[in-house]
Amino acid sequence: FIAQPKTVSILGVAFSGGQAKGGVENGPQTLAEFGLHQQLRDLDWNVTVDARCQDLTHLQPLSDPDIGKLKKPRYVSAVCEYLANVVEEHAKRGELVLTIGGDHSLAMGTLGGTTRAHPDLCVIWVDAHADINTPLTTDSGNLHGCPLAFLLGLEGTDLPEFSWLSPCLTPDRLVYIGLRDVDQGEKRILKQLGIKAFSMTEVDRYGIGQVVEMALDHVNPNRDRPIHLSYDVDGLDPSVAPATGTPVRGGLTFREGHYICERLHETGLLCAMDVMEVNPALAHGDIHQLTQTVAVGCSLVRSALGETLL
Ligand code: 6HN
Ligand code: MN
Ligand code: MN
Ligand code: MN
Repeated sequence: FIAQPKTVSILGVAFSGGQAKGGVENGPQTLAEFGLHQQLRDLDWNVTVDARCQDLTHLQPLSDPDIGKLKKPRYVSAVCEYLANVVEEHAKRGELVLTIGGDHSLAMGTLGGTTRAHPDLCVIWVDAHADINTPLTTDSGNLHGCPLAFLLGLEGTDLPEFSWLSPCLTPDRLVYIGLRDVDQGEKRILKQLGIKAFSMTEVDRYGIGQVVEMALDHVNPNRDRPIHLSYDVDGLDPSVAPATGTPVRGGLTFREGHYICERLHETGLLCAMDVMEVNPALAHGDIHQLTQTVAVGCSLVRSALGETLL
């Protein structure tokens, strides 16, 4: 692993099968149209665009009945398996892998891939939600609420339909920032496994600066592990990123959201970033809400890739 790679591979993944709201599959295209690729070139990055995940509809099985409560399990699994192979390829070349979603079930693919290249990596998960429901605890059955349970190999995730994905993450290498809508079953899992989480309460108490240091101290005490940043834009307050499927009030401010990215760039350890859950259709025809959300998606990436204020 070469710290701070000079090449970024951009994978836009048009996928919405991990939840019920249409439109999130158009997230990648919208960020691209807003100029994301050129913005990164302007930051002196070599930009490789990998178009292989732009249309994965051919992976949708003809029949995909629920497994227990889980919805579209075979489609989600097939897309994530494909994505994991693409991500692995880029990560093994030492590139920084930037995945634009699409819904957050895709993290099974991104982390499934990056952990093959960097088995010792740690994950910083920015989100309003914990996304750690198991097939047994999920209420909605939406797989975008479950990726971390599958990556950790929790109870009930050992399904033949997901046999390609073996547990590739340990609870000590995962930390959350921004949580504020965690299901009862998820709260139990976080406690049981001792997973470190900085909810909005901790952001209020300590400030984002200290929270990020504490998060890094927990998952990366010697500052030697590659970092995979998985960023759900609903971690931001809905006033900052309104066009998303499961908005929750009381989220990160514009600056708090960007500070996380700036600080992680500074470590020189970032190996991958996901930007998930931008849903242009949920701007409700309000051009301001749309532009705001897409612009913030792009600026989060720029901050993580080294844009500074001075
Ligand atoms: N996301 N905990 C809820 C569920 O359906 O399991 C919400 C999940 C949201 C997932 O925003 O990526
Ligand atoms: Mn979320
Ligand atoms: Mn819920
Ligand atoms: Mn999420």
